[in-house]
Amino acid sequence: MNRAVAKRARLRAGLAGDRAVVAIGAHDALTSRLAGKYGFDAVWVSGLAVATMTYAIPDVNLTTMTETLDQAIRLDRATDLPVIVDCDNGFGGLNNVVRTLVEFEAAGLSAICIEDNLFPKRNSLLGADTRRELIPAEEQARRFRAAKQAQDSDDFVLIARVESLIAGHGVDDACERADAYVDAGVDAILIHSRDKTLGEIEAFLGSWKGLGQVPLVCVPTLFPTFTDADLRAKGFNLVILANQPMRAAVKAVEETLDTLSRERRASAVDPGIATVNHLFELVGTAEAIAREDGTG
Ligand code: SPV
Ligand code: MG
Repeated sequence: MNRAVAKRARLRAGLAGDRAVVAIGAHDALTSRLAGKYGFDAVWVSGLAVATMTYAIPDVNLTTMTETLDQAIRLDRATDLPVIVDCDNGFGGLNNVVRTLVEFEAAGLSAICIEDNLFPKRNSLLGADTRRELIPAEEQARRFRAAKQAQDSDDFVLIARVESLIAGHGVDDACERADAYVDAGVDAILIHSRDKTLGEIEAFLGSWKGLGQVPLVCVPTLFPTFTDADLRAKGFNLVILANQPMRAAVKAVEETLDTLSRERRASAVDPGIATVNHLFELVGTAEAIAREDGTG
């Protein structure tokens, strides 16, 4: 079976399964490779990570479709897991959303997620005082319908992300948007929220008549104490741990730089860092050399 087809089949089977698919945010190819080793089901290419870790710029719609696609392809090559890509708001208007789906599908990715924040969007974890505007629901549904019509395969997954709760538009608006997007043919709904108690999401789950029609997705960054099993019991089929490896990396690098800048000798950080041999092992260096030398 072709690699992309196998990955998409795996994702679709997971979304239809009894337990939640857990996707882990990867900010580089090695993290994407490691995700499989630790039993995650999928890799999330976070827009926040592409902006922060690859370009050191804010997550405010500055990264382009091709920059995101390049990063997604790198992460996809490094893993056998399905890769789900955060495509922000589709990088522009209706034709940009269509092109985004066409390009990411053709490149072999498993899924994309597109949100209904108006360009230029701002990261959804920024505080409640952040000014936000949403694309009108009908227009966003039109974009999704056009994108799904342009899809080549049956198996590529389009996740529609509803930002009503983040933007303060409330549960009724979230339900209307979710209905409109499902009607437009999307494959899954991501309901995003900053409410730490999960109260807002519970209210959505209690009101949305369309519940159960398509898989449901969440990003529990701000309600992090709920396990994937807890979230599955509430109705979620895909749980995205969007940014923990990147935050771990940033903390480790900052601490290492701080120690080195004070101690001025490399050994000062040795106890807390990976060995060079470990790096060699992780990417199959011995195997590559043996292949080249004809000794493997
Ligand atoms: C991302 O990882 O870029 C996301 C999730 O979009 S969040 O940062 O929670 O908006
Ligand atoms: Mg994002």
